[in-house]
Amino acid sequence: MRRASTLASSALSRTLATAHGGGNSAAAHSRLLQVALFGSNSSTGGSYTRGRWFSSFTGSSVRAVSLGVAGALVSVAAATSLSHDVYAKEPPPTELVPKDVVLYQYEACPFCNKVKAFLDYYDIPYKVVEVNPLSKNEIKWSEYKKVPILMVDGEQLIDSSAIIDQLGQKIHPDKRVDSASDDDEETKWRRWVDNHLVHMLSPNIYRNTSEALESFDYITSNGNFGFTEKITVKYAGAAAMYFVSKKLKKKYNITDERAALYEAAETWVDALDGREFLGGSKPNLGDLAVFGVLRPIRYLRSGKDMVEHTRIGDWYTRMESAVGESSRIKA
Ligand SMILES: N[C@@H](CCC(=O)N[C@@H](CS)C(=O)NCC(=O)O)C(=O)O
Repeated sequence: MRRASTLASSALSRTLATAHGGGNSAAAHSRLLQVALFGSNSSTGGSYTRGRWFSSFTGSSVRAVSLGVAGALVSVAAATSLSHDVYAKEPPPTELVPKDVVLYQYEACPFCNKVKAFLDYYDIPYKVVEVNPLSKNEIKWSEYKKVPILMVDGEQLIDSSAIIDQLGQKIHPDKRVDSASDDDEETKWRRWVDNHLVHMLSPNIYRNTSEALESFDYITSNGNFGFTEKITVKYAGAAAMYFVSKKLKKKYNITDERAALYEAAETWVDALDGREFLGGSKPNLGDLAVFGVLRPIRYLRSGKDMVEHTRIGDWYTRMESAVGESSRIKA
């Protein structure tokens, strides 16, 4: 464990030292990166102390962090989405559509992508504020230090599943969304996404150096980074997350990360049990959660492998078609 952390740390320091030609600069950037890549714990309000460097590679912070960055992936799907006529969005009645929706996000965060899948499917127009994960300046006004944050007509909503529940209540006030029974199918699979599927991401997208670089290439191209940050974060982040992902494999008892991803995909297809969607002829919140989380990785190496080696492709294509074009308002 400690050895992996040490390796990761020195790999990162070396990369930074090389990139910036000096130890002091490297130290400063290490600090920035630690905050960006390993997530500042909300409890500390984002502050960082030198001694906590290694602890960032251990325990629960690894989970939060890796999801943050791990999450930070590709939303290529938007650009490649298919438009079939067969499946359609489900826009709510006009009078129930919120007027002003703003999503504070990291483009590739899986939790943010879950929220976006919901907004896109229900055709709710939204603006996006891309948060810089280093400074988090864009969400300084909020006590909540994570993304997604969704502002809906001036009201702050936090935590992806809660955001989706509350938004669902607003656009379908007659529908019960209290998860009356904790074991209803939709709730069960939404939980599976948060507790299982998300943990498959990091070990797969940072599996080896080329996949880690592919992931960070996307992250830095789509994220809100300054010019120097972009270069530093790409190489140092890829190096560090490679080691962190190995640690996560241990934490979640994953021996073969691809096999685990394929197994999750097959588990999902089995859950569909021959239906077009978990929701039947239309997607439900379970479908939207799985789709949202997978969307950032779909066109990375791991997502392509998943589609090639499992039966998930047909459902995924139906989801692309149903969710359709993004309802994001381009600035
Ligand atoms: N349970 C939360 C998790 C949100 C979360 O962990 N977000 C990550 C980004 S994917 C984050 O903001 N981490 C803190 C950080 O980047 O400092 C949700 O479902 O919204």
